[in-house]
Amino acid sequence: MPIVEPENRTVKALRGVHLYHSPFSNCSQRVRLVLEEKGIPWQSHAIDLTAFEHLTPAYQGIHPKGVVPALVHDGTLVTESHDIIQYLDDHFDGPRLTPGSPEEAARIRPWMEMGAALQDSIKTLTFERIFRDRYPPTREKYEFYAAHQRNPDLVDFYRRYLEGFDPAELAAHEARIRDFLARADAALATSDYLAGDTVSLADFSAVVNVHRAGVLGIDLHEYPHVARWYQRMAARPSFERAILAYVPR
Ligand SMILES: N[C@@H](CCC(=O)N[C@@H](CS)C(=O)NCC(=O)O)C(=O)O
Repeated sequence: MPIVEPENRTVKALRGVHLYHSPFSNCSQRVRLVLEEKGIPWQSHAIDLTAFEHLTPAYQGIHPKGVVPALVHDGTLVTESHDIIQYLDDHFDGPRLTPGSPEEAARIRPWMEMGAALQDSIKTLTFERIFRDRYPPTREKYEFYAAHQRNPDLVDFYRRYLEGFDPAELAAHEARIRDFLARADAALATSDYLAGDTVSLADFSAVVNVHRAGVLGIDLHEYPHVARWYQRMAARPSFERAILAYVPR
C-alpha cells in the first residue's frame, strides 16, 4: 500500500534516498528521526507548506494525497510516514528498530496505528493554536488552496480552518491527544520504552506527537512516565538533528 506509482515520472530516475519533507511537519520529523537513527544518507527536498509549495503540479504529481512526507528510494516512491519508517527499517542496515520476535513486533504495530490515528487531532490543534496567529487563513488563500490541492478532504479542512473550527470538535481533539498520553503513560510505567525494554519504531512514531502535544500547551508532567521517557528520547542525538535543527521549538 505505501509503495505508489508516481504520476510525476521524474522521481523514478532518482537514485539513493530522497525525502520530500517540511521542517515543522510532525510526520516529516518522524521520518527524519528514523533516517538519523539508522544513519542513512539522504537528500533533502524541503517543501515549504506555508508557501503552499506542496500545491505545485510537480509535487501534487508525487504524493497522491497532496501531503508531506514522501520518500523516494532508487526510484521507488513510498508515502505515509508510518509506512516509510517501516520501509526504512526493513530495507536498510543500522540499528534494527523492529525487534525480532513476533511478540515484540506485535507490540509495536498498535502504537504505530494509534500514532497515525492521532494525526487529525494533532493537525487540527496545530492549525488552531499555532498557525491561526502565524498564518491566518484568508478567503484568497483558501481559493488558491482549493484550486491547486487535489485532495478534497484537505480542501474541506482548509475551509473549516477559514470559517472557524467547532469548539466541541477542538475539545474532542484535545481529549484524544490526552487519551494517547494516558495510554503511553500506563505502558511506560512498566517498561523503558513503549513496546518493551528496547527502543523501537513505536517510540519514534510517538515521540513527535508527544513533542507536539507539549508545543500545543499540554503539560507533559501530568503524565510522569511519559515526561521521563520524552526526556530520554529528546536527549538522543537524532532528536537534535531531525527536529530541533529545523525548528527550535
Ligand atoms: N498520514 C500522513 C499524514 C501526512 C500529513 O498530514 N502531512 C501534513 C504535514 S504533517 C501535510 O502535508 N499537510 C499539508 C496540508 O494540510 O495542506 C502521514 O503520516 O504521512
